[in-house]
Amino acid sequence: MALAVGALLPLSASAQTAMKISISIGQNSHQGIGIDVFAKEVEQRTNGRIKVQPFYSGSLGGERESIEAVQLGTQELTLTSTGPVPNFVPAARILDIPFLFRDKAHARAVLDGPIGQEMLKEFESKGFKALAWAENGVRHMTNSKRAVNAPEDLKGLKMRTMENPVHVAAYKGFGIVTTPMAFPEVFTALQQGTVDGQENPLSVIMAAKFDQVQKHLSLTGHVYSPAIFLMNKAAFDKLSAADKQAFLDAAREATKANRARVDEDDAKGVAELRSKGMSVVENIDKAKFQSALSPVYAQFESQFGKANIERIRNFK
Ligand code: EAX
Repeated sequence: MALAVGALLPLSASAQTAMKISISIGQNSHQGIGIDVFAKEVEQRTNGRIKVQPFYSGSLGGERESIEAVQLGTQELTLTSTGPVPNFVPAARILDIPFLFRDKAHARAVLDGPIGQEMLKEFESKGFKALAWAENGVRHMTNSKRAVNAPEDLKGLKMRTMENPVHVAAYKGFGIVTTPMAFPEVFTALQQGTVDGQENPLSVIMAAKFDQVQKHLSLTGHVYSPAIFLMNKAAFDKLSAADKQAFLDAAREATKANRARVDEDDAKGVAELRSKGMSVVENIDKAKFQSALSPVYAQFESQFGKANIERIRNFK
């Protein structure tokens, strides 16, 4: 016994802990940069003791499956949009209300400020350590049928939505025929015509090459899509205080790189997608889209509390 323990000691002292982190889209993307920077930062900040292996393109499953795996602890980490998050942490629903944020700067300020930081704590009772908010981006609509200029143009379009109750309610409010679906299935569904369209940030549309299967893009900017670094809570709790801080700092650095890439993608996205053959409606009267949702907003106000929504809207 004593011999065995003695023999193991030098091994465990130099042992490396390996963890997994996943995203549902490809490596060459705002989320790919996010998890690559995260992995590099964790490794550096723990002097190579902890290695985080990135998995891309839904190779460990879609976002809902990855969140589930993190909750169960079969996978330590994931970077996910908030799409499927309300199924695990209902408090997060409020962040996916359409036209809640004026722009990315407003959203980032809310997420990095007291409202966002309080929300991160909501994840702890559900088995997660939420390390930091990151960003998926401002979502726009694409489809294969027609140019969308006004909300009326959306009526009857069959669109894939995220598995998010707030999105589904809002898009139904536009008259869209909603089909919730995990992201890894979307390209094929668009290609085969199972659905006419989908909505996502320019970053995702480019990374997933939706230009190959969608003709029309409208810059509806109808909702800001947060992303979040989630970790299995037990795995986080096991870390030393210094390593916990290393993970939190790594997530913060990763978010900087992720947001910078979103800004880059937004700056070049329209030109790039046009050059690939998409026809783009840039000037959208957003007020019309917003007023089309009045009945749905009333529903959201009673569900989430008008004061809570106003607190986010008015945050400066
Ligand atoms: O996180 O499911 C979605 O549309 C998400 O925006 C995408 O997977 C990127």
